[in-house]
Amino acid sequence: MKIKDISKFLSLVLRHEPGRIGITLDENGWTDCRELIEAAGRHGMSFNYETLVEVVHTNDKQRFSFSEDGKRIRANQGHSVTVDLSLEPQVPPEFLYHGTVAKFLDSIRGGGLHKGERHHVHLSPDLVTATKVGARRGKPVILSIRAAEISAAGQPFYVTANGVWLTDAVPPEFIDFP
Ligand code: HQG
Repeated sequence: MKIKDISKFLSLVLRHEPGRIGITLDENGWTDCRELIEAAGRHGMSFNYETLVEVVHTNDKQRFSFSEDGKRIRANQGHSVTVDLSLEPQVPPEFLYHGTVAKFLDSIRGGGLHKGERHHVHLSPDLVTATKVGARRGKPVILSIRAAEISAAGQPFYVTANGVWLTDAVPPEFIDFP
């Protein structure tokens, strides 16, 4: 089984559908590695712990973390199931960036950025990352978000273990369009 396929599979079961292979996530999103490996094996996804470590350590966006003792694993962000990642609010830099595509711009101009299926709006700390995020959907369009101003107005921001900034919503007046 290829590393990338295992990574995609982990994103599915650790963020969205643990029940698909009969595992559960605790309230903080963790699941037992041994149970995960056994359940995956029963569903045609065979890999061992060493491979799981390789997937976590080589992941291009550091999407997953192990607990300190290495016995549990969770996704760092991107869940659609309810989990509490216990992130502390952080003051963001002056600007954060959001990569999207042209067809969404009218709607974003009208209503700002919405979290959609995810728990938060996802923002990138740099243009390179935002460009990659936008490019998943077509020709990327990068929006600059005046994050420090939103934060100063009292709305919390969080940063995940892999450097993705999260917040509830971004009103259009804080977005600089290209
Ligand atoms: C757009 C991936 C119309 C928004 C990436 C985006 C990221 C609106 C799409 C992470 C809108 C939602 C998150 C509005 C937002 N009207 N369209 N008012 N507000 N949108 O995938 O930020 O691989 O849920 O611009 O790399 O693209 O999963 O969010 O195009 O880090 O680890 O609605 O997901 O990481 O799409 O991506 P998404 P996103 P992973």
